[in-house]
Amino acid sequence: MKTQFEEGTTLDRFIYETTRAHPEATGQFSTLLRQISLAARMVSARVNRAGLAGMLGGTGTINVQGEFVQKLDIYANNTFKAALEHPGVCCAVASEEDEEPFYIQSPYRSGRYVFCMDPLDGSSNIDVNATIGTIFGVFRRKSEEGTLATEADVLRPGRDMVAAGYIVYGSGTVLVLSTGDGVHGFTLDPGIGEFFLSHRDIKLAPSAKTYSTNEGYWSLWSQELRDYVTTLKAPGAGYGARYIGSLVADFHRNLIKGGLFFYPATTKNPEGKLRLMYEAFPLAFLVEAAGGAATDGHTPILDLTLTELHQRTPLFIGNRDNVAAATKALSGS
Ligand code: AHM
Ligand code: MG
Repeated sequence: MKTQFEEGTTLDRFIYETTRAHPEATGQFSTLLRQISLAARMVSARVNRAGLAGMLGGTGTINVQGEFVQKLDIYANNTFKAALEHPGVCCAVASEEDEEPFYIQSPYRSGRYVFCMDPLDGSSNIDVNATIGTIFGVFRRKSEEGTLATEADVLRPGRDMVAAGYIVYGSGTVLVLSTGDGVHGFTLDPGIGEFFLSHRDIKLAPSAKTYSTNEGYWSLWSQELRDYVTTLKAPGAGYGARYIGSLVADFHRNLIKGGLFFYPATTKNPEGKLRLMYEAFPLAFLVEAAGGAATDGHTPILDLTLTELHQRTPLFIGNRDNVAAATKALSGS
């Protein structure tokens, strides 16, 4: 049963109506979404007060990715994990900030879902007040509920994902979510602390005239990619460029207005920079649900399988025809 929602529907009502359509549901998925919403509101409040609450700047440590850890990275990571540890709906939480998955165990129940996240994407933008966000994806576990989850529950093919979303902390806080049946955006009313449906059933047009990339790496790109981007810049091609430098913000812009985002393999990073599990998989899930596409330059992202938790991938994502054209150009045809 497909449910129709009016603008102004609360996220809570959306969750209730969506899960009501599945009478077999145990309530774990609704609880999971409610806990994500709680953590998102907490992180949003902290991001908004960051300059006042002593939350700007780094912690002085470097994470498993070799990147400087910001205070807000830690706050967001701990807040999502705390929200998901106790309600008995998750069995594991995999995060960009943690070397190993966090397996939920006694005294809490090991629930049905595996949650993966980049708790604060674009965190190098925090100190300049540019948009940052949280990216997340959800898998259903393979092993039996109530037992300790294992790595096999976590290292999964992209097509196993059952839900994905992100929260952008920008001029407003917007949560974008898909459970596979459409992509919907909810804007936080900070006055009452509730998300309201603001972007119903987001769809991408077949093509767009914007590209988003860090073109400063031109000399590190393949010749095929340079040739392709040269065609976008040719007189009369009509392309514009936008690059914020936060994947989640660049993706959100392109989802609303159309555009191709790419972070390719470079001679410096032959595997690309972005992470497959908690950056590429969730955004690929969303983009496909909105009618767009995502590849690593050759293969659809969701057709890939994780072999390592913090595996990296090149990423080309956005409107269907743009992704197809870029992928074709990279194959040299
Ligand atoms: P992060 O997850 O540590 O914030 O790093 C990923 C970020 C993405 O948000 C963004 O697309 C990319 O790194 C920007 O990289 P660059 O500065 O190389 O353009
Ligand atoms: Mg990131």
